[in-house]
Amino acid sequence: MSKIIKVKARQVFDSRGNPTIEAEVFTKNNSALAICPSGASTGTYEAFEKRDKNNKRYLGKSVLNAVNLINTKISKKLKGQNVHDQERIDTLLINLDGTRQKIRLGANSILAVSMAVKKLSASVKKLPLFKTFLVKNNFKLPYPLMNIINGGAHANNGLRIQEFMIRPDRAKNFSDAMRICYVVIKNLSKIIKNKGLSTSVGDEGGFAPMISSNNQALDLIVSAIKKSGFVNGRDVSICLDVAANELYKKGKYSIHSKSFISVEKSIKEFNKIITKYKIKSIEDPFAENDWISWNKLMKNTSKVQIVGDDLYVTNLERLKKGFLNISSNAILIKLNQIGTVSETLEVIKFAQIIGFKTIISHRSGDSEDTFIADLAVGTNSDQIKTGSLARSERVAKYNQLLRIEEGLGKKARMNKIH
Ligand code: 2PG
Ligand code: MG
Repeated sequence: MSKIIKVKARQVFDSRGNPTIEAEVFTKNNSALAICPSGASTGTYEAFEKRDKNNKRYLGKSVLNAVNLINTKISKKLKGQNVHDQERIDTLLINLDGTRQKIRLGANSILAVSMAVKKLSASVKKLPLFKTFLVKNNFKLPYPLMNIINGGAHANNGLRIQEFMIRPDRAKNFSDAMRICYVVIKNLSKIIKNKGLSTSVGDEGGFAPMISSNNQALDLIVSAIKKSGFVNGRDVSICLDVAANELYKKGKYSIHSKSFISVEKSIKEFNKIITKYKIKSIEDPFAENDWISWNKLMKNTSKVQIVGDDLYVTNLERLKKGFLNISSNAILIKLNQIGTVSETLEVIKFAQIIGFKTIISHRSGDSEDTFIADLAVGTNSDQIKTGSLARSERVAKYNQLLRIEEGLGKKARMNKIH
């Protein structure tokens, strides 16, 4: 038993420069820090992110009230608790808030504390963080879903689809995965430059050239894969996050161009690009309440990973509904969508039992905190989505995975992709 003596929080900044919460938890001889990330294309059913909403301070975005709640109410509640009893601590936090979407304390205050407790417990036990989650041995490294072209709410280029990613399906190990992605990204940069387009990057580090057609972006990626000496759909696969919540109006979608078309037509267009560009994974192809369309897509595509992000918001009840409805075959996991480490682990466990692929994910507003890298390995999650090889908050997660792989030495294995 190691008792928490206090919890202290402060306002720091995320990768978009917006205020966010850092929590620090203390035992007598140790302490640990964690920073909460923040999304831009958020789902309606996500846990609540508490901001001050005072337009005279930080344009309404400061989190000083949430910080204050940690320093007072939460610190008082956790004082004397055993830092190794994560579930008990998370339950105390959930009950202290007392609302479904964590509206009173804010999921951002609760999560920052929950993650810091987890890190502190690992450090008191002198264990690497990844060894303190679900898996106890035979750790597997995730395949990176590397975001190389940004669109949608993460850039201002007019691209309909939010994220164009590559996955190095034939990588032998994690460092090999990084090498493959590196080469494709550098070649993509050259191709974009040669076309007279900008190689500036979006929120998640992927390029954000001023192009507005999905096919144009996909053609650029196919050329980069080829130029790198890889075969698209075999060595490297293209994966997408449509973030369709943002492209939905009255039963119709503007995924494939600016005009809104029916679900049937959208599915036809999906199938066209799946075949033409050998796309292997599509996240949020439809909106968060449009369960029927998700199921239609599942029936009309084969061998494609269909990933629920805004659909599930890392929420067990919604995942169960999606499983019964046959809405997808994979789930994106974001800690701050649900708000505690314990609830996140519960969702991962259930997803793995029902045979869903689990993909651990960053947020578009992220930080130097590398918690999710350890979480991916510690849950043997199939994939990790954490941006491009640009912007230190993204690269930090990849670097942590390289350290973990090195630490595991000969025991390190990659997860199975197929
Ligand atoms: C997503 C995420 C992360 P955001 O939609 O999957 O890439 O974006 O954090 O803006 O919700
Ligand atoms: Mg998403």
